[in-house]
Amino acid sequence: MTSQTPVISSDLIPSELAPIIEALCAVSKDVAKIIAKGSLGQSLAHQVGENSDGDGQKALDVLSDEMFAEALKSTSVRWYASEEQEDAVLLNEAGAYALAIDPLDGSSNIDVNVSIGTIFSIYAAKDEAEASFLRPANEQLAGGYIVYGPATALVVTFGKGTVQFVLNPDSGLFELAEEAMQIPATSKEFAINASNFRHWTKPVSAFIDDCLAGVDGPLEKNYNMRWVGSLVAETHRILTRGGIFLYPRDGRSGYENGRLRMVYECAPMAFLVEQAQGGATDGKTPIMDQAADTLHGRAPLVFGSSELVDRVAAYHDKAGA
Ligand code: AFP
Repeated sequence: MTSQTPVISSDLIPSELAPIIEALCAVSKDVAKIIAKGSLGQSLAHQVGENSDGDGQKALDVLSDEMFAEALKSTSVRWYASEEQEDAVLLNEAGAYALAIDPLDGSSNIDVNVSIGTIFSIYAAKDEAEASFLRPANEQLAGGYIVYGPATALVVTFGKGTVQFVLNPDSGLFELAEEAMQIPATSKEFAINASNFRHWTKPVSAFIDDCLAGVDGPLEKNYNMRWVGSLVAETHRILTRGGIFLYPRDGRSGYENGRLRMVYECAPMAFLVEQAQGGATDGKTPIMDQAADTLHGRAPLVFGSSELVDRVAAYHDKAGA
C-alpha cells in the first residue's frame, strides 16, 4: 500500500472536506498505535504542563496536538483551534475551513487502558479566527470523533445523518460500518459523575432521584448507571444503544458552566447526537442554538435519548431554572 493510498474513501464524505477527514484519520492511525503500546511505549500519561484552563496536560495530549496540526497544514484548514493551545493558529492562509479539536479527550484514562478519543468540529473559515469559532453550533459543516477503544472508529456527521467507519486492522483502512446511527428514543441508562451529587442543581438532583427511585418512582422503571470519565466513550455507547449523559453546571468553583468546552466538545457531540435523532441541551436549551463566548468557554451538557433529554428540560422548566 503506497503512502498515497487514502485511509478512508466514501461518497458520504463531501469531496471538499475529504482531504481534512483523510488527514484526521491518517494521524489517528498513528495515535492509535501509540496508545496500543500502553506501558510498553514511552510513558505518555505523565503530566508535562497545563492547558489554557489549568487542566493537566499529558505528554500524549501535546504529541497528538502536534501530529494533527502538522498533518492539517497541507489541507484547506485556515484556522486551527485546539484544547491544548491558548489561541487559534493560522495553518493555511488560503484555507476555506476552521477546525476545532480536542486532540485527546479523556487523557486521564491513558494509563488505565480505557477508551479515549479525538473530537473535532469544522466550520467555514471567516477572516478572523475568533469569528470562525465563536458562532452558533448549528453553523458547523462537520462534527465527529475518533474513538481509540477495542476498535478504532470514526463517527462523523456532515448534516445528513451520523455515520460510523471502523478501522479494519487487516486492511489498515477505515471502512463504512453504519450509514445512519439512530439513538433509541428512550433508555434505562444514565451517565453522570455521582460523586458531585451534593453540588448539583435541584432539577438535576430531582431527575437522578427519580431514576434511582426505580419502578416505584415517577419514572416507573429501574435504571442502570455508567460513568467512564471519557466523553467519547460515553457518546459512542449512547449513539450505539441509547441513554442519557449529564455533565451539568454545579456548585463547585469553576463549574458554573460544567466542565466540557463548547467549541470542541459540546458542539460536535450535539451535532452528532441530533443527527442520530437524539437531543442535546445545556439542561434546557439546545446546544446547537448556542455559541461560545470564548474559545475555551464551557457549557453544561445533557445529551442522548430524546425522551430523557426532554424530561430533564421539563425538570428545569418546573424549577424555573
Ligand atoms: P480529561 O481529558 O482530563 O480526562 O477529561 C475528560 C473529560 O473532559 C470528559 O471526557 C469526561 O466526560 C469528563 O472530563 C470527566 O470529568 P470528571 O473527571 O469530572 O468526571
